[in-house]
Amino acid sequence: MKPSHIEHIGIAVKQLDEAILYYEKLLGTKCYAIEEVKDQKVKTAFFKVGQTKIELLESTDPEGPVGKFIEKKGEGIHHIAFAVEGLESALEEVREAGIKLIDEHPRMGAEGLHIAFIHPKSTFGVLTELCENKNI
Ligand code: CMX
Repeated sequence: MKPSHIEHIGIAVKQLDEAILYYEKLLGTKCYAIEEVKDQKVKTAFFKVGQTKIELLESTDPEGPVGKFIEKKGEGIHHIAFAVEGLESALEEVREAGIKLIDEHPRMGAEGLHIAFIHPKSTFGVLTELCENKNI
């Protein structure tokens, strides 16, 4: 597996609206998409920074992954996502290397990407996402 780039960095925030205003100023660009990902219990907002995106994540349920993260650690960087080609075979490589997967198989994430997470206990504390855009 050789990721082509950092697809996005996920940042957990308490209030999407406030965080959007801050990032619009910081990056000098408008938030280009807001999307709720119901099965992940989050509302997301996206910015482009070159080839990489910033994904702001507001929890829609205190028991969801971002709700629990904020409760425990506060706001901040939640995950890093690498773009790969051939997500299924990338996951097979990860599995064979003895690294713990959260998602054994790809599932649909925000922006129609196929995604899978690797457990932070296997990645030196960084929740890691692999994603593939099959529309390019
Ligand atoms: N980064 C680093 N460590 C994290 C973490 C994160 N984002 N989230 C949880 N952890 C750590 C916890 O601190 C805890 O560590 P300790 O045992 O040392 O205290 C450990 O992982 C277990 O955490 P937990 O609070 O008990 O939470 P769960 O086990 O219920 O879930 C995780 C943790 C990572 C498996 C779960 O959050 C998950 O499945 N995440 C993947 C899906 C996701 O994050 N979706 C939101 C984004 C969706 C999107 O981008 O569209």
